Amino acid sequence: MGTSLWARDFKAQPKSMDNFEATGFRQISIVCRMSLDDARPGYRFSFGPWNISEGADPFGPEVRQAFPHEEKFALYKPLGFDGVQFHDDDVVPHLEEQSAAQIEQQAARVKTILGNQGLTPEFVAPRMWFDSRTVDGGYTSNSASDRAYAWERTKKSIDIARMIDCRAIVLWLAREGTYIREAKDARVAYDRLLESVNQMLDYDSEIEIWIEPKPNEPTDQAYVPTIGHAIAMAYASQDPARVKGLIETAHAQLAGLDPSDEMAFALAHGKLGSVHLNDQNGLKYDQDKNFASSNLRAAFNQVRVLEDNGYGSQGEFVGLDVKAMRTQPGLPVTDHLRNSQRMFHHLVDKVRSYDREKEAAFRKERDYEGLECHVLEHLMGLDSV
Ligand code: XLS
Ligand code: MG
Repeated sequence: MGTSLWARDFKAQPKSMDNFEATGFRQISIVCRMSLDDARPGYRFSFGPWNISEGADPFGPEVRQAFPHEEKFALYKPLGFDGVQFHDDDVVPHLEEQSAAQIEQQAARVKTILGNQGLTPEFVAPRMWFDSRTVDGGYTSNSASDRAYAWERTKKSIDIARMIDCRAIVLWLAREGTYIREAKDARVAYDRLLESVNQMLDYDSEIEIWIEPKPNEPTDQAYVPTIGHAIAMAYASQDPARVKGLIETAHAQLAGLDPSDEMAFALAHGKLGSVHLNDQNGLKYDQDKNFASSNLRAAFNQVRVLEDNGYGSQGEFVGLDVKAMRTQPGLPVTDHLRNSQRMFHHLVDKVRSYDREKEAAFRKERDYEGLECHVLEHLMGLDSV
């Protein structure tokens, strides 16, 4: 993923439509045409610019030509997406090198682009984990100067969010954890995290903070590994109504938990700010696979819990956080976004056509063998046979 990539593309790529046409416009139009057929009213979808990537992984270089960053915004609507997820430096590349005036100018520029494209900024997240000062975390670092940097960066993120008319700040607490458990005092770390959340609430009385829990990667053990931890922090904060969670499917699975139950927990507390739907094939690195691609039944249950609880009716987005396969050719590569959204739509249909009366009968008899079969046959399209 990449701010640095974004920033570099932004500077290096020619902007003319001629070049755009030559490098991939035809492929984009094909993708867009297919997606319009799939688009349906009811849910609003979002993704972040980092979801259109150059395909690098820790074991090799980029495998695709960079797609000019600002041209990514033109892809959203045709693909059926209305919301843009941002890191602070997705809005203002090279953020640390920019003056206050330059930050304002660039944010205004992005705001205009969003307006022209009819897009909504869903959230802004401080991308602190790229900076050398956060090598051992920001808010929870043992170093006072690192913590001071984290706070300065956080304020900048909030300012940038407000400049583009966005009030949601996502905290993915990337390096707020440890590589070896003895490295930090966990009790102190939790106090510091809560203090940072309170400082943010104080700094801007209109923002909401959505904590995105993840149990590991890049650290060995993260301090806010589950939505339960995030919601406990919300209640402990000075303004619980303004602190919520963002649940990513793969992050819940990495914690060994069922994503739909995690979502249900947040929904029960009125604290599901957003979701990052994707998938994960077992306990390994954070894969960000296409939604429903590995765990179809778990995906059905996630869509069900969202649908049953009116998720989206308060303007919440169905966010995706999916990585394109490194092997996928094209420029830009967007099939993973289109296909994940498509699976979401299919699963909405599956949820709506699911026979709840039969389910109630199985539950009444406590015949879970029968219920399981009922679900599986429904997913396979065999229940009408
Ligand atoms: C990383 C996270 C990250 C957040 C946004 O694992 O999913 O991409 O969604 O900072
Ligand atoms: Mg995410």
